[in-house]
Amino acid sequence: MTAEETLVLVKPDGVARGLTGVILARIEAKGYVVTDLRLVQPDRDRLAAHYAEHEGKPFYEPLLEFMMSGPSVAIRLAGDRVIEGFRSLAGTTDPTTAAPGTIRGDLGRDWGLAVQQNLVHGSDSVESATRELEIWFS
Ligand code: IDP
Ligand code: MG
Repeated sequence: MTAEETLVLVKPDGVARGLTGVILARIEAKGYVVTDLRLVQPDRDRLAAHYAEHEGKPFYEPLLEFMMSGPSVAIRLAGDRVIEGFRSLAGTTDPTTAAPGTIRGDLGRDWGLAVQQNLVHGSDSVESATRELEIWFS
């Protein structure tokens, strides 16, 4: 059986703050395997596909603007239960209350903006991972 895969993004805030290496170190220390990695400046179409589930929500436009504000590092990550495991490493969506010990809890904060800049994205299911890996690595 092939190992499960997920899409991780180091979002523009993580890249701009120089935290890509720190985030990758946490992922590698956990034991997951990076099988592909690229720096991507996404256009609106790619982001609209990636975030289709959030269209119409109040933070949708600010989210797309934020994600277009600079490059992200897209990472293909492999390992048993990596989808669940990376989301656990990342912490919950709101960086203010994300648990200490997580990427968002240790490295993120609220900046008073319409969208939470929370450093990383991780796919939330096998279906999302398949769809999102196609969007970022095709
Ligand atoms: P996730 O990244 O933890 O899976 P999602 O609900 O999929 O969270 O939301 C996608 C992204 O949209 C979040 O990572 C965050 O940047 C932003 N976001 C989600 N919910 C809110 C909100 O209530 N206010 C502001 N930004 C939000
Ligand atoms: Mg999500």
